[in-house]
Amino acid sequence: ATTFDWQDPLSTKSLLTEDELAISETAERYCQEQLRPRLEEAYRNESYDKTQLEEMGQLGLLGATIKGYGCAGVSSVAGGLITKAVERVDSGYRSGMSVQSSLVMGGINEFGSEEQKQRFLPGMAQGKILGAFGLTEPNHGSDPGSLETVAVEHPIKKGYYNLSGSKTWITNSPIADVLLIWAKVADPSKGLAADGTPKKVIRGFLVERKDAPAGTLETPAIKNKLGLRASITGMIHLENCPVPVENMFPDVQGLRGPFGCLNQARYGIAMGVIGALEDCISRARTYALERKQFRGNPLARYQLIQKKLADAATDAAFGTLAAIQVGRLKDAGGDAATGLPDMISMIKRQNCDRALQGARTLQEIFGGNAVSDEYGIGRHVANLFVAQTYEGQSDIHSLILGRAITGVQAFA
Ligand code: TGC
Ligand code: FAD
Repeated sequence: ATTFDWQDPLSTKSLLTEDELAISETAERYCQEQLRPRLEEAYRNESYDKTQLEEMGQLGLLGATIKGYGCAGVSSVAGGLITKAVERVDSGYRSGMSVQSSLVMGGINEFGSEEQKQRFLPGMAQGKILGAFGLTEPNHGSDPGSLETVAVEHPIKKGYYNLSGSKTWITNSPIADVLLIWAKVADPSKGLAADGTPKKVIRGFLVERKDAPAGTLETPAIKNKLGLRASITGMIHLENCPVPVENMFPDVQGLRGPFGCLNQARYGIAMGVIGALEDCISRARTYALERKQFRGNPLARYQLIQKKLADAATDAAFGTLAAIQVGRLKDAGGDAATGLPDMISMIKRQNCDRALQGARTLQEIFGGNAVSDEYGIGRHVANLFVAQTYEGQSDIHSLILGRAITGVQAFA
């Protein structure tokens, strides 16, 4: 391209395949035409219309990177472009989709038995079976290795575990049909803990709401959030909830399980938050061109305003390029993908931090109008704080990167 395109300054589109461009266009059109009109009321009223997941399913946007089982089987970059399109509208809508697509469908695809894949993935791809991912607990967020939820063999029913414990801040929990719960199970082969009981390992369980006896599973919504109001978030309380062993991931043990799911979702966030930042740039640019101060000059004429737009547009373009590169390495696999989780930490942290900072600075351009929800900018700022916090708060990703750089671990 010979002319500068402020919406894609480094021509990242030129790096995309025809398929990726087509998927991105489909997703962007759906999001702008169908999702955006519903957003304002949903955000004001903290309501989440779950039919949007069925609509996304019809367009092949759920679990899109999974091959088979009714999923589209697209590249990681294409999957990222879908999250970018959704988050351009709202991070909360992207959240609802990410949990379904990356954390639960992705987890089942990576760690589930063949029977579990057949049973859950096709319905989830259509948005007819909804998922939630339960890792965080009231006392353990950044440090999920210390989680307290347990699964013990059922005292009477052979082939069943009883799950007990609490999860909090769980996207989609109040509406989910299947809840992927990470719990500790005694494993005598690992020896004894300090208290003389068998050591425990973390395992993943697919808890189906329809099979939970009354009083064993509750998923109350968390209301009055200050951000991500267009998504639905809740707790999960389990009290001796019986789950058949067929619903446990057969092989994966330890934190490799949940983190394996998080790699895919963190990648989606890294690309997604740039969609939100680009929406802020577009809104701020329009406002700066229209709003006049001092002798009838548009704000856009002033250098300080231009610098804010230049900084944000640079961060958005660099963030997209970095995410495309990591997506390509992810799909190439093998040697190219050595260190992939740390690369994903790098782009998740950087893009979330820059998107939040950029949105916050662009918010200033709106003056007092930034306080009105009509301008959308304050909503993105509130949402992007959450994106910077979940799936590993930015400082936690700093420590992951610090460990990768120095070989010395700093969290504990
Ligand atoms: P550490 O010793 O680092 O690792 C334990 C085991 O896990 C393996 N592992 C990974 N495997 C695959 N991918 C990764 N990214 C991995 N990171 C670690 C590791 O190899 C080891 O395996 P093994 O077999 O040797 O046991 O464990 P640690 O306890 O020291 O971990 C520290 C730290 C900071 C890395 C980790 O706890 C962390 O990332 N904390 C952040 C927690 C987090 O991200 N929670 C997310 C909850 S889900 C969510 O927020 C969804 S929001 C969704 C939405 O709405 O969009
Ligand atoms: P804490 O772990 O208490 O951390 C508080 C602060 O201390 C952070 O700034 C952190 O960086 C810092 N900190 C912690 N340890 C260290 C250290 N060693 N060194 C330096 N600084 C440190 N979880 C799920 O499992 N599933 C979901 O679907 C899900 N959805 C969410 C949706 C929303 C709207 C929100 C807000 C959260 C969601 N979460 C979900 C939870 C999210 O992953 C956690 O909030 C996040 O991991 C941080 O944990 P915490 O809130 O307990 O903070």
